Amino acid sequence: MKILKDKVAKLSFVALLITITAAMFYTPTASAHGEKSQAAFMRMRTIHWFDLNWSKEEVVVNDTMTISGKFFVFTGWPETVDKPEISFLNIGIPGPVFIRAGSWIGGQLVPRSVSLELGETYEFKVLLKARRPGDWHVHTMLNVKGGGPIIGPGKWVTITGSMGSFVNPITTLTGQTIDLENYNLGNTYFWHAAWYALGVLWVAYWARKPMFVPRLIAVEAGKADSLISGTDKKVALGFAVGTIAIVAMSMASTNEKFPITTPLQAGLLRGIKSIEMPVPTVAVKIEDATYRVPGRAMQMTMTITNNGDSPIRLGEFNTAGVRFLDAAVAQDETGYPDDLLAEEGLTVSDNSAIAPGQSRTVQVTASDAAWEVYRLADLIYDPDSRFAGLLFFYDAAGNRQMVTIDAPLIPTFI
Ligand SMILES: [Cu+2]
Repeated sequence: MKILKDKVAKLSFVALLITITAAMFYTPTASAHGEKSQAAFMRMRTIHWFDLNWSKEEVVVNDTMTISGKFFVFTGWPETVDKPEISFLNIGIPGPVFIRAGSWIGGQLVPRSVSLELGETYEFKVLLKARRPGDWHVHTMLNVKGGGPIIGPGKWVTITGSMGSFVNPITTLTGQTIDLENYNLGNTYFWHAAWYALGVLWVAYWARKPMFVPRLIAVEAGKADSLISGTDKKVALGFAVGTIAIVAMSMASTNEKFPITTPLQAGLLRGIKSIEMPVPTVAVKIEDATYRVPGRAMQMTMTITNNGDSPIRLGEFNTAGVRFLDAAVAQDETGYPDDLLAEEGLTVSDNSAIAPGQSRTVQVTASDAAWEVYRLADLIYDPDSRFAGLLFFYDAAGNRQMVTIDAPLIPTFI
């Protein structure tokens, strides 16, 4: 009976070990990013991305593409999210399907974190080099310390070719040219295998002995000391000394082989240049805003005052990367992702030009399935149901003005 118990215990242990090992190697391919599950207020009241351009829709391995555009750091940043004082311009992709060859904000290279100001608009560009073939959803993204990754609009990009041909050559500061894709990969495999083997040896040594139940019985009988013999102590000491010796020796030989090393660079860049946005000559006052759940439409009553010197019309409402356009005023020519573009999603009760000096109260409806598909309507279940977005006004010459809006949103269920 004791032998059987012991066998069962050992088998369970081995099974557990196999399961854990298998779990470590099981990495299913992620096809989406959960962008739709990010709280709607995070997408609507933090970073407003606009004028985005994905330079290519199809790219061959080793070729590059850029994502460029602007983002406005929303003035009414939510209290529950840390301010973007330490933020990092990133790209939202499923793993390293591209490598980020460079990123710039306001023309400045930003390989590290930056400090951004609320109420400012920044221009950015990210240079990507294709690595793994497939169809990938490529998002803009800003990581904010204390706020998490704030994801922007995504567009499908196809990478063709073969990953085997991917190269990532760089020249080190000591003048050596290496391919980062497989530099010293043998070393990585060797050390993983070596430490794994050592770990298995350690486990195997102790697993030879009676485990679990017999040990428990011994401990309960007050014979815990008898479980560890003199040989056990010597072996344990051997393992400890051996491990330290391996670390010390390999460290010494590495230092000898690579006398010059620099630590990974981290730090904060301040004073990032923002775009000088002209003070808008259009003033907008949101009288009220409701979201009609059955109609998947948001309705705003707003008073627009034109303080400029040319007549203007409302052309676009942009929130959380979803663009509602009045086709008669504004069209998209940049190949913006279809699911985020409501080409005729914006209806204005009277969208004739508002003359200089004139003020008009209009009903504006932004309707599209995107409210539901992108789960922006979830906003109505928030304890602070506010929405925010950008309005773009155009004059006859095509000059554009950007006005930000921020107001409470009241849902209606009928
Ligand atoms: Cu995505």
